[in-house]
Amino acid sequence: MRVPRRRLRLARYKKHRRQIHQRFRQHLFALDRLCAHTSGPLPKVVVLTGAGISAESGIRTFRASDGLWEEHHLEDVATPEGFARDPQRVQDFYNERRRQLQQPEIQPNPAHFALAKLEAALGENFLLITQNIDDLHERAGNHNIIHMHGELLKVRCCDSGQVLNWTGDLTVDDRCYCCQFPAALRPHVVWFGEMPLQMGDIYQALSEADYFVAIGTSGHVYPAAGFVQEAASRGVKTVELNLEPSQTESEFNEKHYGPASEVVPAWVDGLLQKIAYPA
Ligand code: BJW
Repeated sequence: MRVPRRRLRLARYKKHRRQIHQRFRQHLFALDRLCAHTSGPLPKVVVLTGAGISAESGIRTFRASDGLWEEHHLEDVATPEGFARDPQRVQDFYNERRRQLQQPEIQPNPAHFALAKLEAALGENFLLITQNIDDLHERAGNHNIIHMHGELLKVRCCDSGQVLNWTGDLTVDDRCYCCQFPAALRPHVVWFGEMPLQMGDIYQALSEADYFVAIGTSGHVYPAAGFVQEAASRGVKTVELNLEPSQTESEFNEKHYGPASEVVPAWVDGLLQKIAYPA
């Protein structure tokens, strides 16, 4: 029997109550500190996250030796051609990941919470672009998010493009009834050869940013891998936070290597210090 999502969320809240309240106090503290000390305008920060930020939450990355592409051919499960050939195989791939995402042990980690704290402090000057299709940033408390490669807990009508929330398994027999004729549904994700979402908003934000920070992404997949060059060409300060140097490591001005749960909170605290107490 399936446990209702609301009950799962309540159980999670009860289990992690102290941690959640502590994070909330941290947000308020970050805001207070900034309000009290900041005299100049707040910097505009654009953050790009990849699979590495969710690795310590128990979600597999793609290109590691134990990554998803070791077990699945990306041509089969992450291309429109693969979906046309064998939709059931693709649905199975995403159904399994959708189920896993909703397991109680999958929770945001300190790196996700640090970005929520940064957004709480910077407000509209903060934009989070994520390549991840999980919802861990939302659960940590971020709001200003672009999911450029889509979202696992949503599906899309193959005819109209209408997007629906979806927490259960998706089958090849499920239909969307938004149009005159029932239509097939597909995962709301961006596959190779498809245009990532909200690219206009992303390039606009990159052109206006003071900082561009890439976290836990290998730099293999475009257009996301090209954002650092785009930002650098406009004089934006660029920062890489990763377990190890990415493909595009040489493009970044500042780099910190280690697990996201350590390097991200440290970098965020350093930035908040710099804003609150400028040299
Ligand atoms: C940690 C950590 C810890 C681990 N702490 N860090 C030739 C040249 C240039 C471009 C192309 C080309 N041929 C084709 C293209 C374009 C193509 C592309 O880039 N291909 C490359 C493979 C070459 N791109 C596209 O097709 C994109 N669309 C596009 O370009 O549109 C324009 C266009 C349209 C039409 C026609 C022509 C052009 C779409 C890309 C879609 C990507 N989709 C996927 C799957 C869907 C979502 C899903 O199923 O989840 O998105 S692929 C997969 O890769 C997923 C990810 O979002 C994406 C990026 O992966 P990511 O996040 O970087 O993960 P990993 O595993 O690679 O790296 C993990 C990192 O974490 C590592 O660096 C670790 O060190 C680190 N890490 N543990 C900190 N604890």
